[in-house]
Amino acid sequence: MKLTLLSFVLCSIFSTASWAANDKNDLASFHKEMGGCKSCHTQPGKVSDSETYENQQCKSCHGEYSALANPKLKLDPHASHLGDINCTSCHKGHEKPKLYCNECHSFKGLEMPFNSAQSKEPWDKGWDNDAISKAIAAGPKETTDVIVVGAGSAGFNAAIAAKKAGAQVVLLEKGPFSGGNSMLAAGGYNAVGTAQQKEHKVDDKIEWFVEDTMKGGRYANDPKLVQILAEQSADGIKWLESLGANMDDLKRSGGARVDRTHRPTGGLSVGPHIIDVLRKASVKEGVDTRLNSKVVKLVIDEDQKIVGVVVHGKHSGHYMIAAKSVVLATGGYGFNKEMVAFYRPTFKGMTSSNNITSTGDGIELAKAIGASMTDIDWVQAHPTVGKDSRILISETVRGVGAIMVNKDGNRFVSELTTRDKASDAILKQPEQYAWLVFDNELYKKAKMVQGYDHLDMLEKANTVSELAKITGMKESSLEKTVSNYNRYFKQGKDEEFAREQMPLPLEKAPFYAVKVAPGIHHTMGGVAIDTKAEVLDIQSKPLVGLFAAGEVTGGVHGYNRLGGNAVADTVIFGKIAGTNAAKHALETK
Ligand code: MEZ
Repeated sequence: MKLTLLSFVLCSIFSTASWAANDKNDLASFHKEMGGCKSCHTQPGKVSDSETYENQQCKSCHGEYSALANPKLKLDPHASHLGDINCTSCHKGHEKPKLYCNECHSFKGLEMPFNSAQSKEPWDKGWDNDAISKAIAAGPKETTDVIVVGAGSAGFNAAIAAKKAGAQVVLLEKGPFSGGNSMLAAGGYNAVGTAQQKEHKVDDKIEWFVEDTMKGGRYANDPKLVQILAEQSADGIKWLESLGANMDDLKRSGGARVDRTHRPTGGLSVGPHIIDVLRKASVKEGVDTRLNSKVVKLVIDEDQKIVGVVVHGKHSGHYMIAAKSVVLATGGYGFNKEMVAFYRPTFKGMTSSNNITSTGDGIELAKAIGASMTDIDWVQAHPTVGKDSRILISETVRGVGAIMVNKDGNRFVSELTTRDKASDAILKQPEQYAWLVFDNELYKKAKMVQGYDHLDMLEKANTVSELAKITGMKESSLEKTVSNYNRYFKQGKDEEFAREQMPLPLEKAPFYAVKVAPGIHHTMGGVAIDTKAEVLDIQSKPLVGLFAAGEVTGGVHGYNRLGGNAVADTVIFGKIAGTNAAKHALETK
């Protein structure tokens, strides 16, 4: 498959000739010639970790992303799902730019301005115990009520909830942009008893949500946490809506008995939407969000109570912030190859659908002060990660009607089974990959599928046999598979694999296929928490002042998470953690 995109440019005022002509050939020297260091910095050498002033300068000159997005380009990073992030995330002033898109995609031929500039050592490589000790010995440089570590959905929800509860909040994110793994969430948010379910006449019950989640997690989940997830799920939707989200579309995810996965109208991916909403809401609430700020130590006193954190800032170096409460919302370890190999050796070397920030930092930070871990070795492989990229092909595609076949064109499992079973089934097929096959009716219905097409991930043909030829499947097998499936659709019964729901037949040309294989998707285990989102020590007592929410925790999902439960988890337990962290900080002043 060939990507048609040949190049993109930062903004229209840069011609290739002008930025390539510079002798040092980096963004800074180009601007120096245009007006000196002050065209970007207030005072060179005094740059905040978030590079806020510098980014204001970029935008004041070049405009917002909406102005920079070039409609003539097939793919334009300025209009991508990263949303409104710092320009300097990719366009570095004094070093080679970094094309973050290619951490997940494999776009060929994308050329960035100043690409021949020199690379520098990453600012955050490795632990520096000496610098950490010095920062603690020097004492806190500042004090706040609540520190939230990690600016994905759990972190933003915790920070906003803590702020609404009256606390001063600092939100620290190690990455150059916020969003974490949540930003990549495609599917949706599971909730029961919502206005949306009522409108679609979906009959659902809290008990069913609990049962489905426990069954999906092989009954290894903490039932108290699952009960909270189900009971507070509808309130979580209302909370997101109150912050500006649209969660009006409903679909079914694997392992759920009814349609309870909520997502934006038109079937858009949920993650970029809610992260955009949460970014804006946190600004409105006055959360002090700092990017390029990695927490390297949780600081406790002699009674094991939290007294703050040590931060390693990109520009400010190591410093301590004092706080009575800290919320860990650092996400899972699905992008940390060493941790995956250690905790789940059978998944060693497997691709991952996760954001590059999912490196398990919170687990290490919490372990270092005696936190207990729950199910730390349970790692979920998502069955349908793009075979030639790290892009997740959402289970929505199966939910709205796609079938899954092996390299020969034969179905081998119910497409709606839980992820662990679907992944295991693919790994038992020849060459350990599969194809999702669907028709034009589905293509028109699911906006995200049009997005995969835009990314050139789909094979397309006018007939089923032509599709088989293009993809190397056996023509007679694929034709038989499709005609059998259409018969099952008509009779309302899948005779082979008892698929519970068949929303569409596969009849309308063109027909499509996308190649998929299992990839690390979610780490179910993590720090142990109680129902107040307090982190527990190895005697199962709360570590006073430490809270956690989202994928850094264990217990909610048991051995296998259901699709749509992660986003719900981040919102519901993010809110609980933030509210209780604020309460603790304000009451112990
Ligand atoms: O919750 C998820 O991980 C999810 C629904 C993913 C997906 O396949 O879209």
